Amino acid sequence: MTGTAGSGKSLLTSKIYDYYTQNSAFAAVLNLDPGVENIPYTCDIDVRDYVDIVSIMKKYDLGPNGALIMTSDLIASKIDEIRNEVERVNPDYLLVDTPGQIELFAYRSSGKFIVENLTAEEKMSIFLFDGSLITTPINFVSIALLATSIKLRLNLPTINVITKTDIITTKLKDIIQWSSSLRSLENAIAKEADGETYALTTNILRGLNFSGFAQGLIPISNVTGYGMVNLEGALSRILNLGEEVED
Ligand SMILES: Nc1nc2c(ncn2[C@@H]2O[C@H](COP(=O)(O)OP(=O)(O)O)[C@@H](O)[C@H]2O)c(=O)[nH]1
Ligand SMILES: [Mg+2]
Repeated sequence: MTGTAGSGKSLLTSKIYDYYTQNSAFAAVLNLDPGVENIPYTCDIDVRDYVDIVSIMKKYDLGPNGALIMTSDLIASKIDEIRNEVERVNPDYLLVDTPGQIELFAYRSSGKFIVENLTAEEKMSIFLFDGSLITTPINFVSIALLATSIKLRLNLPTINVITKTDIITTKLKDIIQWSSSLRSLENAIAKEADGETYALTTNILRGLNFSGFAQGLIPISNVTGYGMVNLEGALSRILNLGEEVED
């Protein structure tokens, strides 16, 4: 799971875990967030067993951000042990919940190293657009740019979802409208911005190949379960090459 802090990565992890478990597939969860306090699932493998952020803060006199940076590099150094644990559990699906602060995972070499070395099996990323953040067309494009940047960094096939659709009911209509065609998004941007901002935003859009990208956006709610069926279908098309999970 990738996405901005608070976009719903941990909650979605628990929902996908429940889905696989209910369909008799063997799923397990790896928590890669060393700073998380409460997680909405039971961890099979937990980096907090390997690194202790509070003692790192004390030992090296670091604030939370410095300690998080240090722990992400420390986690990479424990990759053999983590991989052994994954192999011991040996699930059909390993769900990997990444740190709240995605830049720690996506842009430091340790994150890419973990992606590459965790397992040789097929991998993919689910990028979460936080529904409560994409309230304007410019924010929408900004987060699409982040999604693209993270895809570029991790080099994984990616499914893009919009979370929290349960709390953005009216705005969701706008978002669906913006993503329906490049022209409609450009029109929405023109209403909000002009001059340099308009030129920059529309140039980014063209560079992102936005139309192809937007077609695959899946609106979901981790709270009501809305759209989960579509997400599960997209997951199985990529991971099982169209096979449904066994029941
Ligand atoms: N209403 C609503 N809240 C959500 C949804 N997904 C996550 N949340 C809430 O958003 C907050 C952040 O979610 P979390 O899973 O911890 O985000 P993370 O930082 O990306 O792991 C929590 O309070 C969740 O309960 C959703 O689809 N709808
Ligand atoms: Mg989280």
